[in-house]
Amino acid sequence: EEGSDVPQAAKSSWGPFLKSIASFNGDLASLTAPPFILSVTSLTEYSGYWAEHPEIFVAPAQEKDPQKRALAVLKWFLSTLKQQYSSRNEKLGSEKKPLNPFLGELFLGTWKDPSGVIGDTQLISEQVSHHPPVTAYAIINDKHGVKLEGYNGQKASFTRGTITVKQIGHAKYHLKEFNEDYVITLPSLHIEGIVYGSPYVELNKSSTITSSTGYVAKIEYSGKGWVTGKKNTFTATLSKEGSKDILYTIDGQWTDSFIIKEGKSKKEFDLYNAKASKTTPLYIAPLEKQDSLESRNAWAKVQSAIVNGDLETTSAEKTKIENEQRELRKKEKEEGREWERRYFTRVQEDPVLKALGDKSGVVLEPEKTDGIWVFDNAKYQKVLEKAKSPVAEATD
Ligand code: CLR
Repeated sequence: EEGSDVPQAAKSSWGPFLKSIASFNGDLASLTAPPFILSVTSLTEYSGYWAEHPEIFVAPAQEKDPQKRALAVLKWFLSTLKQQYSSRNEKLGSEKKPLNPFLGELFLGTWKDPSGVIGDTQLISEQVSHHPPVTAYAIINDKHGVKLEGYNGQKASFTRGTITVKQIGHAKYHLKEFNEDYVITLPSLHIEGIVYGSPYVELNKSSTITSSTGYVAKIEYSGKGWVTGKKNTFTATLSKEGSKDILYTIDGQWTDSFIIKEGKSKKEFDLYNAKASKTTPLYIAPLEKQDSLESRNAWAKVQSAIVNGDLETTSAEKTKIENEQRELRKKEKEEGREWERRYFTRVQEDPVLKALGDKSGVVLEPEKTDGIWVFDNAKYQKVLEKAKSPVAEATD
């Protein structure tokens, strides 16, 4: 099987693993995967996939025409799919099991732009719930007034020989200058290649982007489709809410290239080549400058043990983190309080979703995500102030 470079010895543990997933409970974190399929990357890092092309992320802000702006948002969304769902596969040869973040875990970074044309783009990712696992994030480009925020958890099931993963959550893309919001639903997915020991992701069904300006994008995923016979295939359309007229159609593969055509004339309008499009590396502070809650700092020992293939240390260091967490939860319980999220706040109602009503297609399931989460700008400003203050520096 293509891409399967798993050593024979390691693979001997795959059979028993396959048997164990047939009966698992839907919580991906509880899967005990064989060592060769363990990733050193925590799920809090996955939030970064939303903006690895900062120039495409901010492009809608420069578009004066609302229809073209909605198209630019759709194009940006489509450009993120390759990073979100196939980059690990490309880098590591297969999908791997990410580290399960602890409550309060942070992943912070910046896509820097020395040219100043794009401006810096900040990534804030925080684990807002551990059980069930839920990651919230905000991605902010001040120069262009672009902000993405959202949160998500996963619910998995084992069906027809494969793992199907439903994403619970949504994303919201905001343009300050136009005071516009785009609500994005997250596609469900399934994992292929499991029997061969080289799992990879294929997307299912469809997802949508609903704008406060009345534009609606629908993206249909067909996998190794009956249309092209190629994997990672999709068709997307952009139209005005309530109208049957299709303004643009986009066809192609999210891992390869796609063509944007005008609705009526079918004239080619734009083209995107995901393979040729370079990503911008995310700048992350050196370990010694990181907060103790920052992902790579907190998991450093586990990560190096995994890299060294040292199973004993991997499990010992994981246990240390788990025990610390258990102690914290116990103390909170005794004191009748809960862990204070650094950047996010639980709300009863999301104003952006409320404004769009039922149109967005988002079904909130607060009981599955430990609440409805929004980025808390006041908390963020407090963190920024503290970082600036010389007093904080002297006592830190
Ligand atoms: C997390 C949120 C991101 C998009 C995304 C991409 C791939 C998904 C991941 C999410 C969640 C975890 C995931 C992963 C693919 C495989 C992995 C479902 C939704 C599971 C846990 C790996 C299982 C591995 C076994 C086969 C061993 O924005």
